Amino acid sequence: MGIMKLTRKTSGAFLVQLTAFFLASALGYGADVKTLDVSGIETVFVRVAPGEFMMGSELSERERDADERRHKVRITREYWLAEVPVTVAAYRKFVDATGYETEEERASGKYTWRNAGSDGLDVSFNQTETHPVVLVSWRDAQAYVKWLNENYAPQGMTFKLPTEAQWEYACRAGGDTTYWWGDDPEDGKGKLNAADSSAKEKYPRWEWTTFAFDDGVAFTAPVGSFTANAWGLKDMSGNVWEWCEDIKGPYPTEEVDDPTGASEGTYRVVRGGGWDSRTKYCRSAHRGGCLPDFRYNGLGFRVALVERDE
Ligand SMILES: [Ca+2]
Ligand SMILES: [Ca+2]
Repeated sequence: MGIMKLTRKTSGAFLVQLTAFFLASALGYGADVKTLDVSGIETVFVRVAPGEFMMGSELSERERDADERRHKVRITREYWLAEVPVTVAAYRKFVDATGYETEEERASGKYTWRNAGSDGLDVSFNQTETHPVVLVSWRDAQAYVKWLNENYAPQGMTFKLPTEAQWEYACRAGGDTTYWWGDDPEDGKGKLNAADSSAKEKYPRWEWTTFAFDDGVAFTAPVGSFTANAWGLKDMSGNVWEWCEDIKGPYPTEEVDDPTGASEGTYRVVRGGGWDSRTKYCRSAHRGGCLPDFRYNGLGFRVALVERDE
């Protein structure tokens, strides 16, 4: 089976290539990872085992929204989720190889993924090669995924954006609390880059409840700068919102296997909250939705790898 050949466990160190070993060790938890070379960039994917979880939020959850109806979801197939969001460097490889222009570039926007900035402050903020790519639409993300599939898909596997259920399951990582680290937003210090006191200094007019601590970063942070969740995934909450595959629709009323979202609708799901997000949006159950051509400086994506349907 193709998957097994590519699977590397930290416990099987004698078989593991040195680079992969260091990456896996850095993850801790004995995480089961696959390291793929994507156009010269080592990209780590974390194995997510099948299982079930309660998707959505309890009625008692602080700052919950009505569209988070709690229901049981079974994930029946394993998948691999990128440890971190797609970086500027990775997106640049795609653009250099294909000449692709993002929707923002075609619209002649002042700020694009190349020089992400804030219109409100009239500053371009520091986006190095290791920062998460932003100002990419759902279609821009899909163009990248298509290129990955044409060039880098392992035998029998396909790159995709995660479904909304795959995203939430992986964010919760076996937990059942408001945030992946617990119920108190203030325990998130060191675990996410969100709207904190650093960001509030830049945006003193923000009226919403920011995280009270200083996470040290006003805008985006290089990917993987903050602690991983229990399954070894980083930046799930905060840093950038992440596009999901699904069209946003109401949740089912009964338990469901491997949901893939609504069959029709206007908005694509975005998850996790970004550097400018307040506590409400960084909750594991929060559901954002954007038009597929929407882009802004706090929205990026990460990639999943699934077994191809025969
Ligand atoms: Ca921050
Ligand atoms: Ca995120």
